[in-house]
This record gives sequence, structure tokens and C-alpha cells, in this order.
Amino acid sequence: MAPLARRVVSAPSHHIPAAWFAATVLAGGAHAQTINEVEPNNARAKADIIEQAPATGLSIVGTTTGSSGTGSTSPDFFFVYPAPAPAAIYRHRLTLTSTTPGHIMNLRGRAQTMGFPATGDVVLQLASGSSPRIAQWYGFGRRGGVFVGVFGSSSTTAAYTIAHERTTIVPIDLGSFGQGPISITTIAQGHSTDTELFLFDANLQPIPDAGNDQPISPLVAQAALTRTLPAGTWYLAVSDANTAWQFGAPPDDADRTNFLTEFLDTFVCGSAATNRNLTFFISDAAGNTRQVNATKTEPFEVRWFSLQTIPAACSPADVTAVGGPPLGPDGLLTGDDFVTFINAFAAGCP
Ligand SMILES: [Ca+2]
Ligand SMILES: [Ca+2]
Ligand SMILES: [Ca+2]
Repeated sequence: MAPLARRVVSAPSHHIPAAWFAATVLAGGAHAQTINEVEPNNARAKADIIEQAPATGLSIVGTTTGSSGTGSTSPDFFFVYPAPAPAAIYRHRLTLTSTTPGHIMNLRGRAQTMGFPATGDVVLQLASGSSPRIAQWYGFGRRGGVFVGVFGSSSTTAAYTIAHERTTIVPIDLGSFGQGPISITTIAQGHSTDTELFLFDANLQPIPDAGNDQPISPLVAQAALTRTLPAGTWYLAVSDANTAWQFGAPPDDADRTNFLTEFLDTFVCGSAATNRNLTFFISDAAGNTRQVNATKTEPFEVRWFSLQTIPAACSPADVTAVGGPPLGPDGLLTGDDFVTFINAFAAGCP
């Protein structure tokens, strides 16, 4: 079995140089691998790089009995980026175990200042549980990844093992809506969960500015998002705060300071809360609506949905007065005809 490509490098702390990706060696990506840490890996800039992490079977083994300094008492940092895969929603889970539990594991990210990524390293997600400890993120088959920090204490004398597992998530299909403005809201849906909403395109590419944590009006913890979607397939991610992608929050989001991920293909919920009601309501300009019941049951879980937007059925130019059945030509140019025209125009009818 070919060994997994692996390097230990030093790099600027703010990004991964494109040249690293270009130089990646595709080796052993489909096979189980055990990789031992290499010191010094005491900081994110000295992270051990785990290239082409396979879908399953990767084990990272290390030891740390502290959280600072160098050598055996130093923290251990890794950069894990998954092997490329066909476009899909993938949950990447890291499970840390040790015969001397007590380690801390976290995923790192970037701060945000008024809608823009800021410099500096932050903890985006603190692994949940005690033994094992679990961290997770979502990716979509492209280049992405995440910096991982492991911290010990005087009692964590035995080695730890971090297993990586990739699981494909099948989104729930919400059906079809009319193309044009689509509104999604968690307001007035029977809960007060501090929800967040994010839209992805048909290729599962995150759409800049198509996220919301906190609407400006009304200023509430729930989320509301209206975006104009041409005909196509779209994906919707729903979870509780803080959930993050690489993009800063848009101007119609009242909360533009939450932490972000560092890569386009890395999507993280940092909330370990469970049993959170995520029920939302979706509607189009033609009045098609649907309430969708959803619950977050696991720490860091994101609920995924897909929808299609289609050209609206186009009305004839001449309709009867509202309330005068059946709807159809009456040979009269009335206000109803203008209303129908405007609605058809808004819905994208030719
Ligand atoms: Ca170590
Ligand atoms: Ca170390
Ligand atoms: Ca919110």
C-alpha cells in the first residue's frame, strides 16, 4: 500500500499557498493510513499537513502533555484536507481517543470584522464529548480542509489517535418553487433558536452574500434570507449559531462579526448544542409556501436541503375580474389584467 503523501512545513499563518495544492501527490488516498505526528508542530504555522485524507481509515497519532512551549508538552497542530471527490455534501468527522483522555481538540478559523475576514487565528469549534472527543466540518469534494489543534495536560501521557471519517449527506428535497425572489425564514416558526441560513448553487458552491444569521428588521435571533434565484437547483444549509463559511456576512445581516472558515470548501457549525428546533418557512413570489420541520440532534450538525426553481406558469394577458370564475379572457382591459402582467413579469415570464 502506497504511503499517504505527507509533509511537515512552515508557512504564513493566514493562508495555504496555492503551490502546495499544485504539488500534491495523489497517493494512497483510498486506503487506511496511520500517520504519526512530527514535531515541531506547536502552532498553526508549523502544522503537520495531512494531504489527501482518505474517505475513511485515516488515523493521526500523536502525544502531548501540555498546551504551550515545545517538545512533548507542546500543542500539536494539523492541517487536514480531504481527498477530492465528486461534488456532494460530505461530513468530515474527527474522533479523538486515548487511554489517558483529557485532550482538547479544536478546529481553527478566522475572525470577522464588519463582513470581512480578519487576520488572526480563532477557535471555530471546540470538540464535543470527553472520551471520545468529536469535531466535524462539511465539505463538497473540492479543495478545502481545516486546521486542527490538540492540547494536552500532565495527565494525558498516553498517545492519542484522531480518526477521520467522511460521510455523504443526502439533502432533503423541498420540491419546486417559482424562479425569482425566494424567501426563507425561521421567524415565527414556533421556536426561538438562534438559527442561520446559507444558500449554495447547483454545484454546491457557496453563494457570496447568500447567508443570514440575524435579520436587521425585525432584529431577532432567528434568521431570514430573501434572494433572487433564477431557474435551477439550489442547496440550503440550516443550523444554529455560529455556523460559518468563508464569506463575511452581507450588509442585510445584522451580525457581521462571527468567526469564519478559511477555505471555500469548508463549512462549520461551531455550536455543540443539541435538540434545537430549526423549523423554517420558504416561499416564492407566486405564493407557493412550505413550512419545513427540522431539528438539529447532534453537536455541530447542519441540516441540508435542496430545491428547484422553475419558470412560473404564465398567465394569459386577459383575465376575468378576481372572484369571477373561471379565470380566463373576458375581453375587457381591467386592473386585473395589469396585476396579472406585473406578477408574470416578476415571475420571469417572457
Ligand atoms: Ca506532540
Ligand atoms: Ca507539538
Ligand atoms: Ca441567528
